[in-house]
Amino acid sequence: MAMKEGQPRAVQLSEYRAPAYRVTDTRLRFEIGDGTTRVTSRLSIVRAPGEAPAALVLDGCELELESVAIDGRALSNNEFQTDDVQLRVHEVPERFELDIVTRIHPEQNTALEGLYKSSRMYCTQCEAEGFRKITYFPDRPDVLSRFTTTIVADGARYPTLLSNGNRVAERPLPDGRTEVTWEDPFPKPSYLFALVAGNLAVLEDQFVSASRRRVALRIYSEPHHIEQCHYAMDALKRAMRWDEQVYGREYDLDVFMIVAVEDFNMGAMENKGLNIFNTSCVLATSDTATDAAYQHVEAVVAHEYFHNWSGNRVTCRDWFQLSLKEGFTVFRDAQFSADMNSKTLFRIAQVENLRIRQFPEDAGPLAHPVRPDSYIEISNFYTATVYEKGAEVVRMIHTLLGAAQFRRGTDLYFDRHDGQAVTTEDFVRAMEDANGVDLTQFRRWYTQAGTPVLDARSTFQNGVLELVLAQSCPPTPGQPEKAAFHIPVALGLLDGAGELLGAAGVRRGLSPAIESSARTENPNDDGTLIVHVKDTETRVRVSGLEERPVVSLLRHFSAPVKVRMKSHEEDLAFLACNDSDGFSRWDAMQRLSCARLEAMGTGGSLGDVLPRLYETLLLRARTAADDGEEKALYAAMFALPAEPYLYELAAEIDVEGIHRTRRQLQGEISERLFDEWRALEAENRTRESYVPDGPGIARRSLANAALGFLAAATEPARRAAIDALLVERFQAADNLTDRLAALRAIVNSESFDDAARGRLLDGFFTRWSEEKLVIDLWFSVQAAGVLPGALARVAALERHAAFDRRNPNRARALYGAFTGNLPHLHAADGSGYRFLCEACLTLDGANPQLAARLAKPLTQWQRHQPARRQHMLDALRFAERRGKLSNDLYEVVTKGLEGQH
Ligand code: B3K
Ligand code: ZN
Repeated sequence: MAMKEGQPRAVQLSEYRAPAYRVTDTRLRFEIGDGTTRVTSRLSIVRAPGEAPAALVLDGCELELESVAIDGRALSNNEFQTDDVQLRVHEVPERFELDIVTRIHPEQNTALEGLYKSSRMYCTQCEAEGFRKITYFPDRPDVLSRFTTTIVADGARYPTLLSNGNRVAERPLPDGRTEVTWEDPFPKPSYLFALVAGNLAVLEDQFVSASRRRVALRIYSEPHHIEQCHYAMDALKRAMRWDEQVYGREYDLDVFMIVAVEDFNMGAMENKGLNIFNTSCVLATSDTATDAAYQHVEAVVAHEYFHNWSGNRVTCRDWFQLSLKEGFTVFRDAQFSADMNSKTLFRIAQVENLRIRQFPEDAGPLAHPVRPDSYIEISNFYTATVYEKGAEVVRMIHTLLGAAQFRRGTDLYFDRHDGQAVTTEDFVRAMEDANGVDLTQFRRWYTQAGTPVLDARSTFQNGVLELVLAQSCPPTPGQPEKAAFHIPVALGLLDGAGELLGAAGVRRGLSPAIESSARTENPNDDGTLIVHVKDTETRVRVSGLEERPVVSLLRHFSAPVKVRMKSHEEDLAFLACNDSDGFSRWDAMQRLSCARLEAMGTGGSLGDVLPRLYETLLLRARTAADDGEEKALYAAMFALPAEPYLYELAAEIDVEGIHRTRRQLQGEISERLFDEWRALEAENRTRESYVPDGPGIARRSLANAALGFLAAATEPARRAAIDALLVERFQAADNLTDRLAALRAIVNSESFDDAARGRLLDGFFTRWSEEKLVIDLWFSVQAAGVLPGALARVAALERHAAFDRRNPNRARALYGAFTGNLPHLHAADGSGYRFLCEACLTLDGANPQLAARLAKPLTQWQRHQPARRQHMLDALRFAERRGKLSNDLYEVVTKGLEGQH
C-alpha cells in the first residue's frame, strides 16, 4: 500500500532499466516481539558491470529505520536520505556490505502485504512489492540474491519458525527464545521471500523424485485444521509426478512446505520452497468443501508447485512480464487438471470463466494487453487477462506447434534461462528457436488488448462449401486500431451421421478437397483442421461434398475470440447431440439457448428446437455412463448461459429483461420436462458415501442440475412438493456439495416460507460456526440470493457478529457475492452501486488490494442503459471526490471514469 499525497504516477515498460547494483547475498534476522519486529539485514552489494558510480536507491515503505552501515561503519544522517518510498545512500563503493536495521509492526498490518499477523501466526506476502514493507531492498524481480534467514521468537508461542530453503540451524537462546536459520541456495528475487512463525500442526509425507531424490513434504496449518490437509497433500504428489512426466521438471530442494493461512488476499503464493496458501485453497473435507472446491484445491496446489520452474527458477524481468509466469503456469495447471479430471469438462469451465471474467475486462476501461505497458499499481494487474488470457495465448502456441514441439520449446526455455529474470519475448523466442518457426505476427497477442471477433459466413452450393472468416478487434484504451492476429481456428465439418469429414478411415474415397487462402492443416489426422487465420479475411473452400455439412467452428475453443455466425437452430441442436468435441456440443447448446433468450426477450416464444433438444439429452443423460465424463457433460450442457455472459452478448444490457427471460426459460423447461427432471434427480442421488472422484462429481452435478430445474418449476401445485424436496435434500446431504445446492435453491425459492428459511439458515450457521470456510458460504449464498430485498439482507449480514471485513475471505463472501448478484447490484435506483462503493471506500483504508478488486464491477458501465450508467459513474465520482484513495483504488476509479461522455 502506498498512500501518498498528490497524483500517483504510472510506471511505464518503456522506462525499464537494468539494475545498477546487484545483491549477491542477503542475510536477514527477524526478532519477533509483541507489537514490533526488528529486522536486521546484511546485503552484499556489487555495482553492475559497465555502470558508472551512482547513489544506491533501495525501496522501503512504512519502515522505522534504526541504522545504516557500510562495511561496518555506521552512516551519519547526511550520508543518506529516506522518504515515503525509498532509502538513498548518496555514495557507495563498487562492492560493499550494507547493514540495515529497521522496525516494523506486523500486528497493525491490515493490508496483508509484507509481514503480518493472521490469527495467531505471523506470515508474509511479498509479491509483488511487499518486501519493501519488511526492509529496505531493491524490491524488483530482476535482482536475484541468495537468502539466509534467521528467525528469533518466543519458542513456546511460536515453535514453528519457517523460511525458504533448508533449515540449517536451530538453538535455544539464553533468554528463552528460539533461533532458527534457513538457507536458500537458489538466488531469488525478494518477491519470493517468505517467513512463517506460529504454533502449527504439520502433516508430513515424502516424494521420491525421478532421479531418486527424497523430498520431505510438509503441510502446516492451525492444529484444528490439519486433518483437512490430506487431499492437498495427495494433489501435491500428483502434481510433482506430473511435472516430471510432462515437462521433465524435478523439484530441487530437500523440503517442500505449504502453510495454510486464514487471512490472505489471494489464493496462494509460490515462495521458494515455502508456499503460503489461503485456507480456502488447501483445506478440503466432504463437509467443508464442495466438489468445485476440491478441484480448486488440486489446481491451486499444482499451480503454485509448477511455479517452482515457471516463475522461480526462471522469473520475470519486471512486472510487465507477469504473464510470463502466470499465463504459462495457468496453462500448465490447466493441462494437469484436464489430465486428472475430465478434459472436456475442464475446458468448458475454463471457457466459461474466460467469457464471464476476461471478455468483459477486455471490453472495458481496464482493458490491457497480456503484457501491459503501463500501470499505476501492479497489484491491480493480477487479472483475468494476465492469467487466463495469458494461458490461452500459451495454449495457442501449443496448438500451433503440437505437443512434442511445444515441449522442445519449454525445454529450451528452461535450459536457456535457468536462474534468469526474463521477458515474454524470451519465451516466444525459445519456442521459435527450438522449432524453427516464425511467430512474429503471433506476438500481437501479447501487445494488443481486446477480444478479437471472428465473423463467419458459410454457403453451400453444388457440393462446395465456402467459408469466409473475417477478423476484427474493437478499440481499447490507448489502442484505437488493431493489426490482424494470428488465430488458430480449429474447424470440423460433420456429415449427416455426425462423422467428421476427412477423418482418417472415415468414408474412404470421399475425402473432400480443401483450398484455403490461409495455411490449413490436419495435425491429428482426425478431421479437425487448423486454419491459420492471419489476414483480416480468410476463405476456406471445401469441394467434393455429397451433402451440406454442419460447420463446427473453433473446436476446443482453439482461440480466445468471439465467434459471430448465424446458424440454423437445427444445426446447433445437431452439434449439441453429435459433435465429437464435447466443448463444441456444450457451446452449441449455449448458442442455441442464447438465441432463444434473445428471441424471448423481444416477445418471441421458446420455440420447439430447444425443448426437444433438452428432452433428447435428458433421456440420454438418464442412461449415460457412470464414468465421470458423460454425466458431467450433460450437467454442464443443461446449465443455462450465465447471466454475465448474456450481458456480454447484449448491445445494451437490459438487466431486468435478461434476468426475467432467463428465469422464464428455465421455468418452461422445468415444467415441460418435470417428470424427467424428477427421475434424473432421484436416479443420481446415490447412497454411497462421498468420494470427490470423477464419477461421484458427475453424478452430483447431474442430480443438482436437475434439482435446479425442479426448483424453477412455476406451477403452484408443484411448488409445495419441490420446497419439501429441497428441505429433504438439504437435511439428508452427507456432503457440502449437495447441502449447498439445496440451500441455494431454498434461498432463491419464492414460494418457500420465510420463517422456515430463516430457521434452516440459522441451523446451518450454528452447526458449522467453527468452520470459517463454510460460514463464508453461508454469507455468500445469502448475498447472492436474488429474491426481492437483497440489498437489505446484505446490509444486515454486514452487521452480523460473524462478519469481519478484515478477513478477505469473509469480505469477498459478502461483497464479492453481492457483485455477482446482478439484478440487485444493478438495481435501477443505483442503490447497489452506492452500497458497493461505500464498502470499497471503507475497505480501502485497511486493505487496498481487496478494495480495488471489489470495485472493478463499477467500471463496467459502458453498455448499461443510460440511467444505470449514470448511477455507476456517480458512484465512481463519489469515490474519486472522497480523495485519499490508495493507489490501488485510485487507479480503478480514475480509469473507470475514462471515456465517459
Ligand atoms: N503469484 C501469486 C499472486 C500474488 C499476488 C500478489 N498481489 C499467486 C499465483 O498466481 O500463483
Ligand atoms: Zn501463479
